[in-house]
Amino acid sequence: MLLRRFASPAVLSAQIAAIAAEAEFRHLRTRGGMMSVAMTNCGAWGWHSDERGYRYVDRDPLTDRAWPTIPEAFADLAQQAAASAGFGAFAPDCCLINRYAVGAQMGTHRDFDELDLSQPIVSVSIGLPAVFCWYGAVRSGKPLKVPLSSGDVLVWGASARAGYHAVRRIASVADPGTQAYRYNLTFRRAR
Ligand code: MD3
Ligand code: FE
Repeated sequence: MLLRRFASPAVLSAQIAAIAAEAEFRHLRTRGGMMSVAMTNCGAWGWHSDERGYRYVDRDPLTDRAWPTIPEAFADLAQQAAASAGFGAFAPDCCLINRYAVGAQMGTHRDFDELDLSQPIVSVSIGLPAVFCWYGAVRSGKPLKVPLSSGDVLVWGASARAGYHAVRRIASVADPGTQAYRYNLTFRRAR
C-alpha cells in the first residue's frame, strides 16, 4: 500500500541527523562489492553486511555500542502506517536507514533475513525523488515503476513481503534546494 505524503520530512531529517551522530553512515560490503547506498540503523537490531555475509547485529560494528534507540516519532509513524494498511500492532525492532547520493542505486533483491515474514515492512522516503521498481515473485521481466517523493510511505505485507525489488540510480535534480540525498527508512521486525 502506497501512502503518499504520509510522513513529515523535516522532523524525520532532524532525527536522522541525531542518529547519524551516534552511528555514522557507512558503505557496506556485499558479495557483489561495495554498496553505493550508505547505511546506518536504529533499534535493537541493525542490518549489517561484510565479507561474512548479511545478518542482523545488536551492536554497531564500528563502535561496538548498541544502535541508537528508535525515536518515538519514528515508531509512531511506522505503527500508524502499518495500521492504515490493516496491520494491527506493528512494533519494529529495526529501522535501517539508507542514504542515497545522486548516482546511488540498490540492485534487485529480496528481504528474507527477518524471522517472521508475516510481519510487514514500512518504508519511508525523504529528500530527493527516486524510482522504485517492483518485480514480484520473479527477478526478471519488466518491473512496475513507482516514482517516490519525499514523505511517501510504503507498507509491504502478505505476499508482497517476499517480492523482488530495486531502486533505480538516483538522478540529479535541477534545483535540489538543501537536499543532497534521498533517505529511506525501512522499519522491520527482525527478531
Ligand atoms: C518489499 N530499500 O532496504 S524501500 C531495503 O528505497 C530496500 O531504500 C529500498 O529495498 C529503498 O531492503 C526500498 C521498500 C522496500 C523495503 C523492503 C521490502 C520494499 C520491500 C521488503 C519486502 C518487499
Ligand atoms: Fe529491500
